[in-house]
Amino acid sequence: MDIDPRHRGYECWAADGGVDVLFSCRGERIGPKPRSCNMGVWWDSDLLRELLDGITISKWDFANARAEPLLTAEGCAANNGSKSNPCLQADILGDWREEVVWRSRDSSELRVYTTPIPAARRQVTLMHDPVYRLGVAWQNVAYNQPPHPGFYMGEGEESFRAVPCYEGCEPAHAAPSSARALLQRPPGRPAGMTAPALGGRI
Ligand SMILES: [Ca+2]
Ligand SMILES: [Ca+2]
Ligand SMILES: [Ca+2]
Repeated sequence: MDIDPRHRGYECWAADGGVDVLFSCRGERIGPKPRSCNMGVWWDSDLLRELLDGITISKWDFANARAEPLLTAEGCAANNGSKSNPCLQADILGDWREEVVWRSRDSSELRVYTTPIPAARRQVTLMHDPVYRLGVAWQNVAYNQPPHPGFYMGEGEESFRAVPCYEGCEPAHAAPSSARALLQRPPGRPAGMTAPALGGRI
């Protein structure tokens, strides 16, 4: 995910294997890696993705190579032992930043956290992207990893605002005719539904 705007594209790093550096998308070693190697979340107002690990969301301070906590979900617990996943992390309430669902420590509550930081930009919600929606689904049916859009969404990129949008929403730019041809409402979709149901034809 994109955590360092000085290098265009996503960065990557690994937990083990003796790899102790952060790599650019070109495979260049660009500095120390974050200590956590887990989930990601779009939480603040920029397009860099924040680090989500256990019950903590942190901002990667790329200039000083350290993670600065933004939120600790007090009273909550992560799942899956050392993997430390939330119950769900996804853009489920609109806006384009992502919410996080954690369980309370005694498992009596599901708590939904959303960012308190005002957005500085307007764009379609991530759930309009079928690749992202599928990523949200696999968190609960397969191996928990953060959902990724089917397009690059990082610092310095604007073209994703034209991400194909479904009937009923208003993209910032009109989708090309070839895309519009793919975006016809499938038979049986309820009136007013602006995005396909999971598993629906698009
Ligand atoms: Ca980057
Ligand atoms: Ca961000
Ligand atoms: Ca959201």
